[in-house]
Amino acid sequence: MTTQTDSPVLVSVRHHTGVLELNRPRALNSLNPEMIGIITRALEQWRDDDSVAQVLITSVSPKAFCAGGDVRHVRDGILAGKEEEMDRFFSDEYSMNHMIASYPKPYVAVLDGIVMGGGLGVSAHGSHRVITERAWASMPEMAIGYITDVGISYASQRWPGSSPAMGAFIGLTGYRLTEADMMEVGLATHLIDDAGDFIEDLVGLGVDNALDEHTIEVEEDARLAGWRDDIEATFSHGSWADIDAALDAHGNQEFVQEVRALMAKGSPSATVATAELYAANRSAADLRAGLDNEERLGELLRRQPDFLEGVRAVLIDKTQDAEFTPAHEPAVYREVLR
Ligand code: QUE
Repeated sequence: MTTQTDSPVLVSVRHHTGVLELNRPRALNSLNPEMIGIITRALEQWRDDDSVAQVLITSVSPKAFCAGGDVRHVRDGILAGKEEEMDRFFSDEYSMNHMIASYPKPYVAVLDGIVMGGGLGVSAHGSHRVITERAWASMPEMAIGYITDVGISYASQRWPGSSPAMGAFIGLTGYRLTEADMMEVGLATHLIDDAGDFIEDLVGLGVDNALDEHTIEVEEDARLAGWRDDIEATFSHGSWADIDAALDAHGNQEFVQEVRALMAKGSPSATVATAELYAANRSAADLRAGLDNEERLGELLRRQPDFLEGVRAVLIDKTQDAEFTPAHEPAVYREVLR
């Protein structure tokens, strides 16, 4: 199976590796319905194909692995009255996220640049999250009036170096994780010297040998390591009102100011909704239950004005001047969460 070079995801089998290359560099590889379909079909086919021993997902361009979901397309769809079609797009994306998490073969994501939102959904659920020193990650959805989704509101509470408070911090602030931060919280499993050389050895020698060859030590300090106590003291509270009050009462002013600055342009309603989502997914039975919460809450948020306004301000006009509505009460969100 090999796709044409103008396909937004290039699909090939090299030796015994199923290779997915995100190929929409002008949109920073943001995921549209066609791309979700291509990835899903390839994974379904390779699952039962004994000649494929492992899967690799990477990007044709080093700058960006993937900037998220194609939310411009979603905004256009909603404005055209196609809400249900957009709901199906997210539902299909979340099913793909789940398939990756339960994939029976090594699923190796090589991250060598920007990873945001939906980009984490096609990488962070894999068995091997391999990064270079050029990688950075963020969940920036508060800025567009949306929620932390693609399974990250569930998984980020459970990575080996993370916690419910750390996950909520990442989702609510949109903090940009450096490669050291990604290793610190366990979002990444390995740091390597060079993406291209690693991929050649991955295909030629298999994932374990390639990792033996290319893994390097983290050199920088992780800021998130220094903030652990501050994050636990403030973001472990369930509702946004409680987190907000804990921030006001917190002694480390430098930390509080950083958090307030990171959150200044977020949608108040999305912030309230996402705090509720994290609280619900703290005790969700499994990733599928966590994704189901995201799916129901996402359907609600996409029908509120902040989503259209946020995408306009951040991605269409790029004026960063979103005028968000006042925050809703958490009860409207709790109603759709289990
Ligand atoms: C929040 C988001 C997204 C975002 C910015 C946010 C997102 C997304 C993109 C994006 C960026 C560059 C592109 C593009 C999309 O930015 O989901 O097509 O060229 O896809 O603050 O959720």
